Amino acid sequence: MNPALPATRRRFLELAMRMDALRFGAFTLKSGRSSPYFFNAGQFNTGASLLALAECYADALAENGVAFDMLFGPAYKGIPLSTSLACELARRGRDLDVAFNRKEAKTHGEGGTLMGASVAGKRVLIVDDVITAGTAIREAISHIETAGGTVAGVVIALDRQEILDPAQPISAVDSVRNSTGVPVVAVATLADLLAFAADDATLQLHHDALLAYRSSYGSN
Ligand code: OMP
Repeated sequence: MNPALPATRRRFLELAMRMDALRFGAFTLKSGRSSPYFFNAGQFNTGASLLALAECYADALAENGVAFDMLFGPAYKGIPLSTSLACELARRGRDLDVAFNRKEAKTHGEGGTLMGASVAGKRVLIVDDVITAGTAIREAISHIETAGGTVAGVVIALDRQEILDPAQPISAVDSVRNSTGVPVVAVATLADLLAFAADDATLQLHHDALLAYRSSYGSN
């Protein structure tokens, strides 16, 4: 067992493997890149696995000391993730507001793009699944700022540690950090997945493909 892999990261990767949320093969990403692995947070599809995932997010946040007043889950996958994190934080003694966006604005009833608690005047933590190029997170930031909130941080399960542009070898996560000035906390990264795969007999098969992908698109 790789002693360098911290407990929360290992726990998350074991959970993701158990729920089949990490798959290996050939996948086309939103960015158009062909990746030898894919993280599908939709596989956390039971109460127990969502709770275990929320514990990983809560531990990663506690380890990183981010200050925030409420949670925001970008549609769609961020909605169950932020909701289960809100439940876990309440269980730990912090009962916080939570809000989400709709992909399509509602024109009847209460209307609008956001639902849940108001973000106006609040320090908002975005809870999402994965960052590749950072497009989804930038959209979430814009929803919150348009509604009068301040983004206080971002927490994701997996940082794929990819560069946007070979001419600027900076990861998408670092680019979000630099352009917004807010902390981005990842439960685990591609580097953690590589350390985990090096130890695991069933994953060693994919280790070389992960390394090759990192040498093409990785930030380190
Ligand atoms: P960016 O917007 O490029 O940061 O990509 C994040 C989004 O890509 C996620 O919200 C997913 O819709 C999708 N995605 C995954 O879910 N898992 C992956 O491993 C990779 C991607 C992706 O397409 O890059």
